[in-house]
Amino acid sequence: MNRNSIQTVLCESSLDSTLRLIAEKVEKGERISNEDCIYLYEKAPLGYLGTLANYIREQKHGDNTFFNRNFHVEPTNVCVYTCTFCAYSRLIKNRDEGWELSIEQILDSIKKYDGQTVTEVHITGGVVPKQNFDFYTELFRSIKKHRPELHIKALTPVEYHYIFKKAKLSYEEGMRQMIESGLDSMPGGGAEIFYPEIRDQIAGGKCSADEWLELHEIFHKLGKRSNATMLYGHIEQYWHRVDHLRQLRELQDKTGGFQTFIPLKFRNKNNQLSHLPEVSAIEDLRNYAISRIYLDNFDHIKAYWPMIGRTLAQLSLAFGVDDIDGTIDDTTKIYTMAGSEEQSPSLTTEELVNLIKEVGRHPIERDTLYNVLTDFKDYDFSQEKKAPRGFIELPVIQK
Ligand code: V47
Ligand code: SF4
Repeated sequence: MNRNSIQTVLCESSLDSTLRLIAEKVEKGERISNEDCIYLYEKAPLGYLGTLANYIREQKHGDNTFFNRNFHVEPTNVCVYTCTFCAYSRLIKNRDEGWELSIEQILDSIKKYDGQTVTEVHITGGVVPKQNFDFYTELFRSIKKHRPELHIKALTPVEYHYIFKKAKLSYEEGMRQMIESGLDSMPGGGAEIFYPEIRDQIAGGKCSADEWLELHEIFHKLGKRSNATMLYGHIEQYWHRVDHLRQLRELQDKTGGFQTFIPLKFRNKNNQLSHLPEVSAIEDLRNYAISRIYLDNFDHIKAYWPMIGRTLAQLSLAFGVDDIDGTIDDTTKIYTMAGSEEQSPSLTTEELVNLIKEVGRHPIERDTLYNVLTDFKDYDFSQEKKAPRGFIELPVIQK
């Protein structure tokens, strides 16, 4: 079915020779080059990109569309750094305007989910000296003691770099001890844009691109999985995005440890870059599609619905995206403070499932590591409490 759709693109007489060659590479399952990727950003029409990205998405996953049942914990919004895009953080000198949770407070917020079928807690926030190595290792141990099966996806290289430096630990030793304390995987944040001149302007002082990549590499070598992000649509140019994607693709070739790539659209409310306009929904869809086409060694592309809103998340499923994160339960403030569409991001599982079905896709609840927990194709929500929980096998996708 979708091989024909690439043929339709190739039959377009107006298609230029470079776009034709790129479409042929995609059809043959060949990797596109960095130059191809820049060309796609500069020249490719939306319909062409959607066809190619959807072809790859359906080769990998058919109509399957993944989500999980998760919630976020943001231990603090006070931060020693001053990223210019950040609407969320408060400087240490203004810490009375922010929050700094204790281990007990965090555990209380986790205990609110006792008895609920959430599978993941996503922990990230600002960087403060008090929330140090001992704080997080104790926190992870306490969470596992209370609820051993809850997957802890926590902190980014920004936090780990700061914490390990203060604790005088090597990255490897620090990571090893975090894992021993209960850390299961690492979210994709803190990547922003790797290119130094852009990174210095938007995220100066925090870990460098090389440090971000090294921490992920070490984590993968210790047998763990992580995600990757790219903050786009601010002062960067297309070639900075390609440079960023290139570095992710290269590391993935080395370790295979990334699960998901999550493009994050810059939102411009209440931050130092508020004078910059936000990019359009068309640019968002083009960016999802190009990421899907270029990152041939990433299994999943995720649209983070609290940031772009439900409708665009639905549309993205035709532009290479196969994952729309989770139920969230209104537990993150990072985007709401920066002006995202969703001011109280929370969806019931049934709402999330219906969003996916409305655009003709097949909803699958996964755990953090993409084990399939529930196939919602013909699911009866009145049976929710009786449904067995455990990994299930999906039918093999016909290529
Ligand atoms: O690194 C902060 C971004 C990231 C703004 O791994 C902003 O599953 C846009 O990484 N406009 C943190 N973006 C969040 C993150 C994430 C989110 C969801 C899922 C996963 C995952 C990871 O948020 C930061 C930064 O790039 N961010 N401020 C803003 N104004
Ligand atoms: Fe701090 Fe993260 Fe905000 Fe940067 S993006 S100021 S590191 S909370």
